[in-house]
Amino acid sequence: MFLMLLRRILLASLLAAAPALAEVSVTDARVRALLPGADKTVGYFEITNSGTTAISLVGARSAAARAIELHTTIDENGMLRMRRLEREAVPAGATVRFEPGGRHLMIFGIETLGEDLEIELLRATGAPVRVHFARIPIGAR
Ligand SMILES: [Cu+2]
Repeated sequence: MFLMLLRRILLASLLAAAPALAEVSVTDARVRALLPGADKTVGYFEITNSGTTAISLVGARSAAARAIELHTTIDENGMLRMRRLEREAVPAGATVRFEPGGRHLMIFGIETLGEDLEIELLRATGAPVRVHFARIPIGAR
């Protein structure tokens, strides 16, 4: 009994001491091509927190865009509206999806959009997470 407890404590302290390198991973990052004449678009991705503490996304930025906001989509009496999110929590062990009809990145002030767009996802604590968003056709999800 005591040994089991001791082992558990040792394991817990090992986990706590482990470097937090690979705790956040982003997959399926994509940005929608610009409509003719438009300078804003949306970005989607999945973020997985394999660490042991929650992380909090508080924004995003890109050298190729004037501003990027975290948005969500809400249904107000059948009208879909976008609302800005100040932050989005990703609990330990969880995956949060930014996807069509839900959360998304709102990307403003793009001059040209190439094959991909490099975006840094900003966390409340910790280094920015640098992600390559691949351009997808206007009608794609
Ligand atoms: Cu939006």
